[in-house]
Order: sequence, then structure tokens, then C-alpha cells
Amino acid sequence: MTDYPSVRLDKLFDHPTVMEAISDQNLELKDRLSYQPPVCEVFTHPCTILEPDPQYEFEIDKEARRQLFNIIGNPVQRVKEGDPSDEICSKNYTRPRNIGIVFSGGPAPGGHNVIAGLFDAAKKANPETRIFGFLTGPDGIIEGNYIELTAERVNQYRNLGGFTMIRTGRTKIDNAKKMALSRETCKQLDLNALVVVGGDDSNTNAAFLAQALYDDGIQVIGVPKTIDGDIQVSDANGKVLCAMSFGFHTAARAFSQSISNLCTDASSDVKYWHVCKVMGRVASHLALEVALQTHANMTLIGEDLADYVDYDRLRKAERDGVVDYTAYGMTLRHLSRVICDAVMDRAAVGKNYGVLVIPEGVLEFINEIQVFIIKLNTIIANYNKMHDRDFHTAMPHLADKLEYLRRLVRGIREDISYNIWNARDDELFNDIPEFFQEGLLTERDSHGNFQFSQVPTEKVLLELVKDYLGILKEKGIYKVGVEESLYIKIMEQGAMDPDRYGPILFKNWKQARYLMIRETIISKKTLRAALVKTGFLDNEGPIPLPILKIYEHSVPKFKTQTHFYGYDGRGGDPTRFDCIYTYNLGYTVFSLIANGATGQMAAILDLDQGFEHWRPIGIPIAPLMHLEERKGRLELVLEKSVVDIHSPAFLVVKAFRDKWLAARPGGDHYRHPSPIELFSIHEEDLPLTLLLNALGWEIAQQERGK
Ligand code: FBP
Repeated sequence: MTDYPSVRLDKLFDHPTVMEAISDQNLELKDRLSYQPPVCEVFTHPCTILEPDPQYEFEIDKEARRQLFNIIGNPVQRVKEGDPSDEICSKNYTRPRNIGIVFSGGPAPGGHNVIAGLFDAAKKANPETRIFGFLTGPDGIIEGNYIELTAERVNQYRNLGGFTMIRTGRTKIDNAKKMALSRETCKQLDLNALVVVGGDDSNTNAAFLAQALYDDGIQVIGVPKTIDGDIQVSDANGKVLCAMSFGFHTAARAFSQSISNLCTDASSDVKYWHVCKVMGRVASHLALEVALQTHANMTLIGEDLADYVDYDRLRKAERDGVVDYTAYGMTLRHLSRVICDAVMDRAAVGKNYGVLVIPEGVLEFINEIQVFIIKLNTIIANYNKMHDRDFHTAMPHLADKLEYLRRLVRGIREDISYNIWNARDDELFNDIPEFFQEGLLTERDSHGNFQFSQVPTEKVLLELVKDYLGILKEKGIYKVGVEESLYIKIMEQGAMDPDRYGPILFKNWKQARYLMIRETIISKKTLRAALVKTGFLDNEGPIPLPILKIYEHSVPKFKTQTHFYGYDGRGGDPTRFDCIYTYNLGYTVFSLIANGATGQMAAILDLDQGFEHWRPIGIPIAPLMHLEERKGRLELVLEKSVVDIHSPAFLVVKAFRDKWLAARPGGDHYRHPSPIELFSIHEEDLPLTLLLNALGWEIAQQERGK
């Protein structure tokens, strides 16, 4: 042990080195706080105007037309340079305003810069303009809980992650009372505009607020936030309007960084399969980006599984003259088999380790689970409609909930859900592990979404995988391949002839670099039997040590480590891309407000191009809405964008899947993304998904031009 000299504590604690070492502000933080993101050229002018762009078309849902009549006719608007000598234009732009802003939903890196961009643009136009931040999400609007944002406060959070400045919440302004209270707050504050920074559900809320506050002259502008990357907007002809929500890039980079470290660890101690669940409530965009960034051995993409067709089943059904709907989409059991195949194939070439990436929402794409979720949503919603207490308060324990479901099967007629849950559902449901039943019965969030982050998806899958691998091991199919050179070395060290024993021990002797022990040899007992049968051992003698060693080498152990990547990446400091993107979104928001827009979402065109090509726009929210099942009811919501299995990004992952699985002799193909650094330029400065998808358009256009 080091013998430290005794020091005077006051001298130690007051020492500048100590003060600096333990300061809340390290150098990186100071650099971040002082970084000034560039603004798009249009924002360098004294004022801006909006110009409708008629090239974009939408297929409008008639329910959206009915419910959102004040804002349904909004066009896509481009932010353009205004003429400061035009008095009306410049006066409008620079008049003092009161603007409220709220964060809604899960945090996403870059949110603070939306506020900073809005703040800077608004104060530049008129220093008298006041910006109010509603605290802890939409509750802050409903309850009138807000603070005025000062330069000092905004400066504290520039380029930093999280939503700490005003915090966030998931409350939905979804009834007349909450709407009336919100209107009251906006009026009390004499707000000209309210800005909702949120995901698909929060932008849905923004549209309804815009509709409701229209006659009060209060504008409502949305901002596309979510690490999930599921706000990607195109018009009816596929023209991209918003390629990516903010926060996605940072979260994906953070997850990729950690997962790539696991790849290194896995291939170093060669004994674990690391199973990484990554966030993304439903869509698998984050998992797809992680696959591109890390080349992990296996990445499940929910949308791809849903697209699966079991052609054997279809052929059989055709022969039998029936329709087999279960042939479409993958079952949970089938998915576990697919994972087992990957594990076995790698083991066969001596790689009894790997990294598996599972999107948080994968179960959403498994037919049988989706049916459960929809049925249970409806049952819970029906119960809540009929009773004073809500389902989860009335039945806090799993046993009570299961009993309730059982009573439905028995047909207690006064319950309106009696025809939703049948004996077959109950039987299947009782077949699944308790923790999963509990997960499927968890409370839905305020928007009626199933809370996938609360369900141990990876555990569900792993239990099935482990069970099946156990069976395959018993059958002698799942084994670790023994490299021929290792076999020869061990045999020769034990003064035994490898050529004599090779054909007895291995089913592919002299045929491959990795040798597979025969399927009939699944234990020391069966190993002995094989040696005795071929006359290489008498019944009583011990199994020669080298052979025992090789046998043991071939016995697979499926050891796993599970990880959940979500909240950590969600709270990370934004990448340079997200810093600049969000700061310009803030400026865009101000231009939309200053030019009288409402029911619009701020966005930037051509994000995949260099910054100098970015073009700020306003996207009408109402035409993007459609009907979706929520809490057992059809509701008008902003359509979520899931991974398109025809997109170039997915096609690339699909094409390289086999290579990255690396179930062949030789090394793995892991890729190490660079760390998130604000001041360095790397190829990952843009989400790879975005890059590849944009390239797809470019190549197609070139082809057409030929
Ligand atoms: P948003 O859609 O609000 O951006 O939230 C996304 C998300 O991070 C999902 O990836 C995740 O499923 C969910 O939030 C977790 O929610 P909670 O913060 O309520 O646990």
C-alpha cells in the first residue's frame, strides 16, 4: 500500500488542481456552451417570408378534414429571404411577441438548441419578445406552470443534451377540460404562439391545439423530436419533407459506440453472446442504424419480420384448399429458431460468442403478440369506460387481471368485452411466462401506446432460444466446431495419431477447417460408446485425455449478457449534426411564427446534403394524420414512419447480414464508430441511414436521366 504523507485538508481542498478536477464544468462542457452553431443562409437576412410550395401533395383523411378544418388547407411553406424595405413584412417580422414553448414526450438530444435557436432568432428580431418555457411537459400548459426564459438560463444549456432546462412530460391534452385550461394559460400569458417540441403523438396534440386556438389567434407550431426516428415525412408522391427527427443521430451514435465496445469484448473473451435491446418504441430505425454503424453479428428488424412469408405453409394450405393466415409474418417461436440458427452457425466455426441487437418494439411486429396487445388494449379501454376506477388501480396484481380475463372467457355477459377474449386466447396467454404476461398487461401511456420499454423483450426471446438450443444440443446438432489445427496439436501433444481418431470423432473429417463432433456423441458416455464400438477403447479403460479435451472443447455453453440501450443515449450531449439541426429548427420555428403560420411543423429539407444546401420549411401537420387504434379506439394521429424494407439503408443491411454474422472461419467484421465529438469531422457526422436512403434517390434519378 502507498504510504501517503499527511496533508492539511484545507490546503488540499482549496488547491486549484483539485478545484478544477472536481468542477461541475469540465473543458468539454465549456467548449459546448461556447459553440455557436451556424445558421442557414436565409436566416442571416434581417427578415424572412414564407412561400407556399405547391409541388407537394397529400392524401387527406376525411376524418382529419372533419376534425381539423381550420388547418387542413395549410400548404408546405418554404422560408425565404424577406425584403426589409417592405414595411409591412419587416414590421410583422419584428413586432414584439409572447411565445411559449414546451417539451413533450421522451427527451432527445438537441432540444435545448431548439430553444436557443428560437430565443436567438426572436430576440434578434425584437429584444422585447418574451419566451416562456412550460415546465414538465404539457402539464405546465394545463396548470399554468412556466418560467420566462432569460439569456442567462438559455446560455446554461446551449449544445447540451437532455431537456433539463424546462424538463418534459407525457401528458396529453386530450379532453375539453385540459384544452380549456390550456387555452386559459395561453390567454393569461397573452401568447401569440405556442411551440410543441415532441414526437408523433405530441405533434398530433400540436395539430389539435392549433385547431382549438385558431379563433383566439394563437399560433401553434410543432417540432419533430424523437430518438426513435419515426417522424419521417414524405408527401403522397414520396417526396421527402422531413428525413429525420432530431435526437436520432445522437442516440444511435451513443448506442453504436457502446455496442461496438461489446463487439470488441465479445471477440476477446469469446464466451458470451451479448444481447442488446435498443430503444425505439415500435419502429426499428435505431436498430438499423446500429447495424450499419457496428456490423453486430445479428440485428433484428421488426418490419422485416412482419414481412416474412412461410412459403411451405402456403403451399400446404394450397394443397389442402384452405387459407392459412399464420403463414404471413413470423411467430415468436420461429424467430427464436432464426436466432438459434445464427448461434449454431457461428458455433460451428468455433465462434461461441457474438452480439445480437434487438429493437425494443420487435414484438409489435410478431403477429400473435400484436393480436394480444390490440385485444388487451380494447379490454382495458372498455373496462375504464364502464367503471369508476381504472383497470390497473382496480386490479393491481397480475393474478387479479388474469382472473378477470378468465371471467371474460366464461362469458359474464354484462361485461362489454366478453366477445373479445376467447378460450383459445386464454390458453395461449397462460402459456407464456408470468413476467411477459405482466408486461403485456402494463399500463398504456397517456397516448394509448403500449409501453415496450417496460417489457423485457430480450428475456422473452432468450428463454425460447435457450430452450431450443437445449433441444438441439441434446440432438447433437448444436456444437462448437474444433479447428483442425487445434485438434492435431492436442492429439500430437498427447502422442496420439489424429488421422486414426479423426473419422471416428468428426462427421466432416478432412472436409472442413472446423471439425464437427458426430451428432451421436452428446456426452462422455456416448463418446466412450463410439470409441468402444470402433475398437479404439475397451469398455473399462479411461477415455484418453486429448480426446476428452477435444470433446469438452466442442460442448457449447450459451452464456448471455443482456443490455438495454435507451435512456443513456437519450440523455447524451448532441452530435454536431443534432446541434446544428436543432438550432436551425429553432430559427425555422421563429420564421413560421413571425409569418403567421399555425398547425405547421418546422423542418429542414435536404438534411443529407452539406449544410449549405439545407432549406428550412414548414410542413402542414393535419394532412399527415390518419386513423389508428389507441386504447381500443380509432383516433386521429400523425402517422408513424417505420423502416421501409425497400429502402436502400435496409437493403444494404440485408445484403451484408450474412457477412456480418461471420459464420465462417476467419475474423468478424465489426466496425468501430468514432466517439461523439463536437469539433471533429467524421463520416458518421450524418446518420448512415439518411445518407444511404438519400443516395438511393440520387442513383434512381441518374438512372432515369440516362
Ligand atoms: P418519444 O416518442 O416521446 O420521443 O419517446 C421515445 C422513447 O424514448 C422510446 O424509445 C421509448 O419506448 C419510450 O420513449 C420510453 O418511454 P418512457 O420515457 O416513458 O419510459
